[in-house]
Amino acid sequence: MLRLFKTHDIRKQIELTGLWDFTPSSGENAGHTISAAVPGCWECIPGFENYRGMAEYSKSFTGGGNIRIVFKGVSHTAEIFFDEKRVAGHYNAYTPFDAIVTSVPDGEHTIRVKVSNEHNEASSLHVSNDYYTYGGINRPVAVEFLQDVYITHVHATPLCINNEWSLQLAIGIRNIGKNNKTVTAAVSLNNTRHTFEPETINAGEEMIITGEVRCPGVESYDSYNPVLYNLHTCISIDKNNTGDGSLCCPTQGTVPCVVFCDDLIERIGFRVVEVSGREVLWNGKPILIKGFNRHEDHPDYGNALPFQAMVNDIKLMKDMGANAVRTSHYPNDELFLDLCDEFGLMVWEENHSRGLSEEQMRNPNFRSQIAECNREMVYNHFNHPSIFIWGIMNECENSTEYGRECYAEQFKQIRSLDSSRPVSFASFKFLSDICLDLVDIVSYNIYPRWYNETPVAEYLQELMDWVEKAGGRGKPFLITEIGAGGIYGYRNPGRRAKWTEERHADILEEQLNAIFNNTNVSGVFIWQYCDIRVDEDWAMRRPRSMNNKGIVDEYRRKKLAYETVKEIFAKNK
Ligand code: ADA
Repeated sequence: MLRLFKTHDIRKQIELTGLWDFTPSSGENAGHTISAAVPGCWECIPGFENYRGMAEYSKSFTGGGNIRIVFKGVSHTAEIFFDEKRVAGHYNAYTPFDAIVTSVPDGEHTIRVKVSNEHNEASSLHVSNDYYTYGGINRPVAVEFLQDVYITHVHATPLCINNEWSLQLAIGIRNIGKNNKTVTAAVSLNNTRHTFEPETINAGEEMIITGEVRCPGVESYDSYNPVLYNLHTCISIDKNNTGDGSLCCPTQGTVPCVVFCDDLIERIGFRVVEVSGREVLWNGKPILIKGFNRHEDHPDYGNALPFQAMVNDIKLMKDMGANAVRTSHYPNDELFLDLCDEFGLMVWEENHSRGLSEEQMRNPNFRSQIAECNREMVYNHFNHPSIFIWGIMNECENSTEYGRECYAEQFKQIRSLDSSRPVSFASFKFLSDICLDLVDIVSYNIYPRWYNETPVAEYLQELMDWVEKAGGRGKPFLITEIGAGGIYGYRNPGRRAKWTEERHADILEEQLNAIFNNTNVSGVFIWQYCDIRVDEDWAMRRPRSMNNKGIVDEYRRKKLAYETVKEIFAKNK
């Protein structure tokens, strides 16, 4: 399943979920082909639990014409071959990409994907870290059959003026044929239809049609009432006479009309997120964020969580009273974002990077790899109403001139791609951060009572006083991480021993109460939702080779802190 809703009525799309041929390149099974699940991680194949290296996946399908192969995620470096010809390359496990092959003869064709999860100099974001870099085709793959002119994307920004909703639209259309074409785009939503003026699109080019469309009678979207609407965009070409698609746009009902050659359905919600003084406003009302940091991780599935596991995660977070989730530390699977849209869970989505030093940020590939990650994240996830903050570079170097240059460059990029959401980053530099003036929301990861013994309320106040003088004056302030370690089943009624469930619960209690008692804090994301596997080099700092700060363990078994969090979240509205 690619999404929670159908994205095309006209464009033909087939999913390549299933068994693919899998051939590792090194180790005792080198060159030996077995079958493997896609989506899936090779660490979940018996015998490959610790495989780090390269492998090939391949799969055949039948079809012809203009073919678009969509990868929702390959972990972490991919080279794509279509009938043995290289057609695309991609870096970064957590963002989608595609490959287009034109005028393919009808018949059977093979997609071959070379995948690597190696940590090497070429990889600036996937480095040995406090979470595990898995290998494999970790998210769904689909094949789409395109006409010569197709819709690349539709970005919809909700606007509310005098209590009336409208959408600012940007519709991307690309011509992969050999002739110039005249294109007409039409959008429909909630029984309202709008047709744009025809435009000429030259062979080989992409154009963006923009415009504002009124949406009378729609309901607004928020956590309590997450109302979603399908926005259906269709295009016809050359005065409606050359498309090979369906006979009429399905959203126009049974009325015979133009011949549409392509369509794209996006799902949207009507909400505006703003920052005003110290508050984050959702449709004009201040929000209190009660959230979790969540890694895509599970012992049985690696970072390729199946749908039901995602649903369960959301249900457990909501059961504890959460209204938000932070996709630490990378863009998430779109299915998960679709679920957040449906469940009304507000999302801080962040780019991929954790704890990079200046030296690591000076890797020659860093700036281009992270820029591409930002672009793909915003481009692909633009329409999710649940996403309310774009975050970048968790705990990277932000106390040096070079670090500041990187933060400034990325905020500029993200704001140019989407000016409708506030931006932030999770800092950990108390007394030395020089980037707080760059953000809309100041956010800090703090661990008083875990990594230091300062009472939490005191630590928090000192930090907030310093933030006021360090560029963050008057801005909303969020705690993006707070937590402690607790090993499931390790109990000690004395409640003092670190790593016990009791101490874990007690520390969280003090931390959360201090945060909610401070009226200048806009909310918290607890570190973290569940225990996760970490990379080999981290094992000495992490018992069981896991980051054990989850409120549930890796199998989602509740620790004592579960009830503590639930109680405190319930008290604070
Ligand atoms: C950091 C970091 C997390 C995790 C956490 C911890 O703040 O952002 O990824 O490593 O600390 O458990 O110490």
